[in-house]
Amino acid sequence: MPEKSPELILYQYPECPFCARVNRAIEDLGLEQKIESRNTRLDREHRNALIQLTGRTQVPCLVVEGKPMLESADIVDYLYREYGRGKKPPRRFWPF
Ligand SMILES: N[C@@H](CCC(=O)N[C@@H](CS)C(=O)NCC(=O)O)C(=O)O
Repeated sequence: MPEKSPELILYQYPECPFCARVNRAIEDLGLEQKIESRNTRLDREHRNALIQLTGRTQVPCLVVEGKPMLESADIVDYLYREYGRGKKPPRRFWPF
């Protein structure tokens, strides 16, 4: 039987400032165990999987139940909306 895909997958690499923004949200919300982080710079299979999903290599990309979400602002908004219990993203997430 195929292994069940995790509910939330984040394609990212830490050198990317937009990914850092999403990673700060994940830390702030304590979602580290809930989201499987896949580095597309270190792992060619992850990069290829991202291209299959989106047709591009842009990160960050959050996959929610198989559906890709691009754009760090949208991802941060989504995470706070779903998991923030009323918490808002701190302004320091938006340095640029
Ligand atoms: N507007 C996007 C910008 C994301 C972005 O530019 N990511 C860069 C890395 S820092 C990237 O993926 N570049 C490679 C590509 O676009 O294929 C966001 O806020 O998420």
